[in-house]
Amino acid sequence: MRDKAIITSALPYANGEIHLGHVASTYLPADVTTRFLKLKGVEAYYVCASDDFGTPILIQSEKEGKSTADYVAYWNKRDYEDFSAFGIDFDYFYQTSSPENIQFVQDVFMKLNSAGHIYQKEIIQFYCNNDKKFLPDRYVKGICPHCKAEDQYSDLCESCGRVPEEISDPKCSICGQTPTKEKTTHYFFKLKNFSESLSKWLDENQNLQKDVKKYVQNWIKTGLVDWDITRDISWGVPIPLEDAKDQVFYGWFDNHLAYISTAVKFLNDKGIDGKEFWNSADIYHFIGKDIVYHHYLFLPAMRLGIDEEYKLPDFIPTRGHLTLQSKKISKSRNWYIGLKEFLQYYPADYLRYYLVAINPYSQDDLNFDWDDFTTRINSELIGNLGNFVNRALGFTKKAFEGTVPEPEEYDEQDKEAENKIKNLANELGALLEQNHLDRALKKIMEFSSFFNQYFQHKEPWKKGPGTSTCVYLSVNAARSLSIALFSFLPNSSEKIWVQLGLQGNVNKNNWESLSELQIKPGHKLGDASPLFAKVEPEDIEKYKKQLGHTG
Ligand code: B3M
Ligand code: ZN
Repeated sequence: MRDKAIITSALPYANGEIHLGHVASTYLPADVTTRFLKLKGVEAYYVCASDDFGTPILIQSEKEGKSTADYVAYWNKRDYEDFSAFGIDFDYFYQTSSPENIQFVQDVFMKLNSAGHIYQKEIIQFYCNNDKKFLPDRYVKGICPHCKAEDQYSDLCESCGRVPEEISDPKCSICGQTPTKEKTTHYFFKLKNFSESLSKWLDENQNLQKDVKKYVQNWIKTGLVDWDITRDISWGVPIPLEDAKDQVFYGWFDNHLAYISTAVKFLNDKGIDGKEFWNSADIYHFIGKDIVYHHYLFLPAMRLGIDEEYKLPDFIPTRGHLTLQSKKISKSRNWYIGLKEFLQYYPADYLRYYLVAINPYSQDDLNFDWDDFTTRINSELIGNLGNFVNRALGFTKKAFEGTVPEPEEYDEQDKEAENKIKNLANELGALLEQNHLDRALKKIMEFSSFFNQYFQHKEPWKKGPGTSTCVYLSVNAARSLSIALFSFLPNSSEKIWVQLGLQGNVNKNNWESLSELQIKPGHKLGDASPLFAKVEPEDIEKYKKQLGHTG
């Protein structure tokens, strides 16, 4: 672990609201990790941007009678607000259409061009005579030539994850007609040049997920295909060459470069040398599994192509997709839950808890299930965590007027309890460093459950011997929980902190301090009140109706 880190998560298209599927695989894991790294004392920055370019955005803005700039500005702001309400704490949220990114993309292109990684080729492009336009990417649907899956977009097969060279049985996705083919001249990026260097990088980087590496290596073995980076549309980063003045770059050429341009802009504005920082930091790109191809091949190849002027990522944590009640999320079929809407029903921490708890560090899909959500919140978050904290603090208030008593001599159970506190920082830290956020959260819940039982066994309400030790250790355990939970449940963590009567902010503590018994005898607690309210099945039924998810 380096003492600096830059964390990014896949850039949301400035084209619609953020839903639970987005945050589960990408933004939440990245946020939890950043908060943890900061507590560890790493100089960590979480940067993101809206992904502003591409045909869908152009078309939609036209439909709504807005300029593209206004349209993307609206979604940039709205997305940022929704993320913030969910406790996603970006250090900077910018735009791929920023002047800095446009400049950077054009510079990178020129460098790749002079290094011989770019060539021009006349190609035949699908053209719809009905809609009178070229049909790049999502504007053509057909059969994947690799895995034969039907109904796939021409720029990405959702079934096998590959980018087809040419989709079979093409249809215009606007009007459904079979497109004709027209000639146009495009720039290509010689991805083939990088087969060896990419393969070497994948082999050598031990931090990349093994299962993902394996199939990316397989793609390389079966042969990489050069990559068409030109689009015949008007909304995108202009290609900085005279003979391409009406063309723009493909969105996937410019968007991931915004990881760099955004970080560098943010750091430079802070008076830090952005480039130097980037190259001496751990670089994390959090993504969902549908964009592995782009992040494990295009992105590193482009950085290799400019002589690693900006270093390659150290970590590309890749997670599966969220399904909703075991069915694929689909905006067009209204089978999704908007983040903003969900947060009108339940506090952010409930959702953060649930989405981390069900989310392993793997590409397996995860499922949002209302019944499971209800059970987990009620039994785990409330029955275990909320119960312990409220019991420990409430009892101290009642029996000791909120003043932490002097501990007595420890018996075996007390020693075990003290050891739990002392080991927690290391045990949790190891899991978090390896990206096992779900296991770390589980460990926190086990810790809380241990203390619930410890409290129960000690029966402090009987005021027998050992009562004050039990209270002293339990209050300190609540403090450990407050710090340990900061990455996962920031609001609840702060609440516990305030109820403990502690000064300052939780996150100003270092990670290791969660394993110290810093609350001393004589310390006065704040006011105790329940941290959470129960999830009621009747409410869930009501919300499902509001979402139109009945039956
Ligand atoms: N805007 C969203 C997606 O395909 C896309 C990510 C860009 S990351 C550089 O999930
Ligand atoms: Zn396929």
